[in-house]
Amino acid sequence: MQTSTSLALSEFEHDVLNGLQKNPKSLSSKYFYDDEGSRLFQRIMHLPEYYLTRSELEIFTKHKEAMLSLFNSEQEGFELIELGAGDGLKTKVLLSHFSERNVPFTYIPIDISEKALDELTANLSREIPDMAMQPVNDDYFKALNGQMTYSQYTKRIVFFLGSNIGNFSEERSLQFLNQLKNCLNPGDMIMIGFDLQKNPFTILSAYNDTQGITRDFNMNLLDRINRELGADFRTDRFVHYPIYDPATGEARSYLVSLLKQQVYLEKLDEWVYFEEGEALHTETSRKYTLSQMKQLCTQVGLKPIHYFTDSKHYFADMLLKV
Ligand code: AVJ
Repeated sequence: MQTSTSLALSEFEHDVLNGLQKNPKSLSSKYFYDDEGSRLFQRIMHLPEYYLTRSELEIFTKHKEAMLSLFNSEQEGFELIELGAGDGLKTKVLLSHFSERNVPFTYIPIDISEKALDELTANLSREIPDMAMQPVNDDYFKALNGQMTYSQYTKRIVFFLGSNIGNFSEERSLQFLNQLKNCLNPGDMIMIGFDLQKNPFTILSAYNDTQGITRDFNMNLLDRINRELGADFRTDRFVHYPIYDPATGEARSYLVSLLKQQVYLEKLDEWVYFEEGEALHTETSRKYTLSQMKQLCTQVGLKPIHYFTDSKHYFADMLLKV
């Protein structure tokens, strides 16, 4: 391919090509979330095997009162920024509670999927009509690089829920937390949702549901490349293969090629080759112990204030102060 064309590649095109030409092959899980991927993830959150959402919902329901007094200790109000808000199902429990208590706050959901964000705002304006809300349709990494001044309140509370942090490598999560910290002021808070280490079969099932929705979610990445880059991936020539390694706490998902094959990416005029049995890594979802969580946060100088967990100890939300 000529240099002039390479320079014009979008970030997605560049990353896809790079990831597919690497050995071993891998794609970033951040590309799961086009509108179709966001829709499939919402179905995942309702699966019986996917305990993460229900556990975090239980935490919010049980601890909404305690959370409010920690967030609003000085009664000055705050802005609540949610990174990767999705359908906001869990957050809604808190938002309703704050609203009922007439707490002054603005909710700022940030999400890459415009469709998911539109549905969320429509739903919230129906269910919590009095709440001040300012949705931001953007990649939250990009939103973080901006000024992040969205409302009249000086105090900010940033939510990064649902074990989204588990998708990052150790290095990337430190970098992310540092970046986040640098956007905030002393006294601001961050709440992070971590999935905890537990029975490995419980974890594996969450990524290998019997209805095959997680499979479709992974395969959608190939469909997305077909749609956006004019590729000719055939999803029936790959198998969704999730694993969990309790030694590292990493759940990893692969799409494994069932045969020797080649795929053409029309928009890039490139071919990609797969051997029979060759793996394409699509996601890592890291699980933590309590001490690993604390260590990660204190390493970047964030102060753990409180941590909340569910009755099964499956999940934890950690509240940190800048
Ligand atoms: C949204 C990143 C938290 O890693 O559990 C669900 C995404 N992948 N099933 C996770 C996901 C497969 C999810 N996160």
